[in-house]
Amino acid sequence: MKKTNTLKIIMVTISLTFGTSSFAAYGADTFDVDQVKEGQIPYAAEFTKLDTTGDELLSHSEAAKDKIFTRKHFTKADVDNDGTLDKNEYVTYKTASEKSNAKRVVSDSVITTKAKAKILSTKDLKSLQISVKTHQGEVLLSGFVDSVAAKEKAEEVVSKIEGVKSVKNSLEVKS
Ligand SMILES: [Ca+2]
Ligand SMILES: [Ca+2]
Repeated sequence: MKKTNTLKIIMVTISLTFGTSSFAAYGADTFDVDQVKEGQIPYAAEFTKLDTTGDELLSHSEAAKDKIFTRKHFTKADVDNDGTLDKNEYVTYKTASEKSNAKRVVSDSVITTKAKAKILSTKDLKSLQISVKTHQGEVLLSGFVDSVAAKEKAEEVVSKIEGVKSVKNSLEVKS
């Protein structure tokens, strides 16, 4: 009887130990993934990868392996205009472009939300099935409306929303 109890205690201890260690391992994995998501993995490592000649400078042909560095972006990133990117220029530009990407995505979704709200609050439009999509400030309207006037009205109210650069009106008038 006493032997069985001791065995039980040992087994509980083992399972607790295992449970804890696998939990810790899982926690560590999650932490790494979060770091990647938040862009905290230093761009310095990417820089070293792109620098195939190992001179701590990126020529345009080296940088161009990263799709973002078209000639235009490369020139922009090359702050001191010496025709190459040093680590600092590279990291600064990459960080800034990541940030503006994030901002653009947010504002597109804000525009879509506002456009939908505007359509829903506009007489003659609210009952219609109008689909709204936004890409880089360009709003695409699609779906069906029951008159040319409604089609024009939709375009008019959406084009007035802050941040809208243009409206592509693909609404079809039901006959
Ligand atoms: Ca180089
Ligand atoms: Ca430079």
